[in-house]
Amino acid sequence: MPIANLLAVSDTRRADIARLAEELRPGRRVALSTHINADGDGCGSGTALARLLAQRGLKPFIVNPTPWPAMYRFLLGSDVIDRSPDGAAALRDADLLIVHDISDVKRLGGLAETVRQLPIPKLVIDHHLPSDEPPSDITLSDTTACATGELVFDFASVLGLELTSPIAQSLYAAILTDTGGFRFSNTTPRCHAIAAALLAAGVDPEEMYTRIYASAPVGRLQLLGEALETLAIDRDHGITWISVAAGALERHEVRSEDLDGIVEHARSVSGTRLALFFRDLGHGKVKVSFRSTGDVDVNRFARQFGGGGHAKAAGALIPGTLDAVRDSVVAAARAYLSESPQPAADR
Ligand SMILES: [Mn+2]
Repeated sequence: MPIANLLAVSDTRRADIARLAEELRPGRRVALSTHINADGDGCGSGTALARLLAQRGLKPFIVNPTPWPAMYRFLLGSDVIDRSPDGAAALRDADLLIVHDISDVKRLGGLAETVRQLPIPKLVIDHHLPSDEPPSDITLSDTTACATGELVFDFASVLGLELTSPIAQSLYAAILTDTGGFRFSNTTPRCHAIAAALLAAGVDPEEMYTRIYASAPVGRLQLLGEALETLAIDRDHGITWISVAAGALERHEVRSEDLDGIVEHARSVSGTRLALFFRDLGHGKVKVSFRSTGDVDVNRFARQFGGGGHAKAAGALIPGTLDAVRDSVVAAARAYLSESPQPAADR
């Protein structure tokens, strides 16, 4: 496709955006919710949407199931209202709900039950694989989008909204982080074209790099050092895994977002087809992140444990002790990879 056409919006997405726009009438109070432990895409698509909806005359506010991450505080600015601390009560003040970067209502954690019962229109903007329990059937959803931020960019362009500097920063943060800094397989020509448009709208890439990847508390590196000590490898199957014990965050005085990206160190080991990251939450549950290289579908694998996500990045919350969960997931991974064909030697 010629580069000049990359920003064109497909007919399917246009139709979905038109359907969403019917509900987005000026004056309406809109709650915006993303998944527990919001990442760069959850935060950036949220703060971009809030500002775009305000431009359209709506009254948006954020209601997330877990606190806004400190590292993305700069995206909120002073104009986006975060009512997450009010929890379900804030949702009940809304005329309309937009759930973004989620395909499964359970990803709303402590807000899920309220959302299921909320008697207001619900819209979804998302790029995950479909789940058994979508939050709504009014969706702008496309798994070929590199990030939810790509769909929000299209939303702005189809509705003729202005890409102000804070909106462009938010969308850049969303796309930068969901593509692993433009390195993962979801990095498309279109994703780079959108990034170019965002730079043209005033985003400073070095400032974004510094804010997102070079503002770590020292505890994050100390925790990483401790986590890397647990690195284990099954070379025969191409499985590499890293674990973090309960209480490690408290000991190093860091937060859960400081664990983002640790699994990439496991994936970076040569010959790895499946990388696993185990985090003992300390209350009888272990959070497991799954990443793959090549043709291994980790969404399908994560579903064995009640989780899901994308083909190359997924997660699950599994009851049990760290040792028991690790043993059973690694055993299941060996069986799963044994039934998948070996990748080409140069992958
Ligand atoms: Mn995403």
